[in-house]
Amino acid sequence: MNKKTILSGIQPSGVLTLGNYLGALRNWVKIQHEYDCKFFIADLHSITVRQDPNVLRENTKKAVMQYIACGIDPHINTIFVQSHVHEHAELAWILNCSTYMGELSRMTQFKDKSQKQENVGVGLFDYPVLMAADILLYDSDYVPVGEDQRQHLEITRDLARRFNSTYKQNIFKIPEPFISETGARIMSLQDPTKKMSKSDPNPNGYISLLDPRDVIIKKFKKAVTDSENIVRYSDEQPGIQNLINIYSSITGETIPEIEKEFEGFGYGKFKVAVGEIVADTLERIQAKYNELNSPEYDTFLKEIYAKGAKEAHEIARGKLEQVYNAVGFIGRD
Ligand code: ATP
Ligand code: LTN
Repeated sequence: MNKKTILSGIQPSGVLTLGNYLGALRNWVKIQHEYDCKFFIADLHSITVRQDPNVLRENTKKAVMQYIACGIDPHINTIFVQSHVHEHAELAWILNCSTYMGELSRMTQFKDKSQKQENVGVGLFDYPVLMAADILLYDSDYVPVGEDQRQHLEITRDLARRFNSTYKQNIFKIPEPFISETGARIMSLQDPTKKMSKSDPNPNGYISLLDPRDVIIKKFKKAVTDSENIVRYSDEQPGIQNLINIYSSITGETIPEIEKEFEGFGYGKFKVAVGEIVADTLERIQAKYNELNSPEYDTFLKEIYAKGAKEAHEIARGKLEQVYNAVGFIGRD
């Protein structure tokens, strides 16, 4: 039986965070045996915000190691670096020509990120179109992402339908979002109204997958909460709500169970308990990461993303050829 195709990516815009793990990576690990999975490092996307070239190189390699350390099996999945498959940028151009300025202006991520910059690059505006190209190149059935990416998937579906109808051919498959209920939206520890993000200039806002235990506990102790001091799940207490979500997402306990467990304990104890459980989870990932992060694994890692790029390219070039044909480009021979 043919497996359905899954595709997803994470930007190497920093070291991956607990939000990336609970919202994306952990779900990839769960489904990797059931589907034909392609997981990539979205380096083209990451330069929509200024990156230091040396740091970007490091973060890209680290991301490959973090994927594997989190449990992505490189032998059964295709792992690749986005810029190694040039069809992504090429398809993005074609899709650009049938994307409306108005629909991109409505994207929440664009509004958020452009506010943080003095000069807003066209790439940041165009981000969702490149993401649509990533997804549509591989006839992806499902795209496992966190809640923040739902809007980008909607536009991907619109662009696919529009292209198919303009050129009267069923070239693109319409993908479905695959958003798990738990962990889909982990908030910043310093501002619980904003999502946890690896490019937050304040490192206390996020937990990096590579933070040592004492740093993790310290960050949770410093987490911004209200002064109620009652562990209760309520929209009026977004800081505590976020910590309960994290705890629940890791332990699998329900919210009433957690409220009961920490009844009468106050925030101090609860924050340490969340910190401990996160540190326990990340300890296993870090052990595997440290093993991979040594020169003897260099060739192994390079082989993985070289093989991944080759596999991805084989599929992507076929799809791009269909697209070039449909729009009326002539072939070289
Ligand atoms: P940046 O800070 O550079 O924008 P990011 O940390 O927000 O990056 P992305 O690389 O844009 O992360 O996202 C990778 C994946 O992780 C996506 O599937 C996204 O939905 C998910 N994700 C990111 N942040 C969170 C979060 N706070 N909670 C849940 N899922 C998240
Ligand atoms: N925009 C995504 C990263 C990303 C992605 C993709 C995810 C780029 N291309 C294709 C799924 C499918 C993000 O997480 N910010």
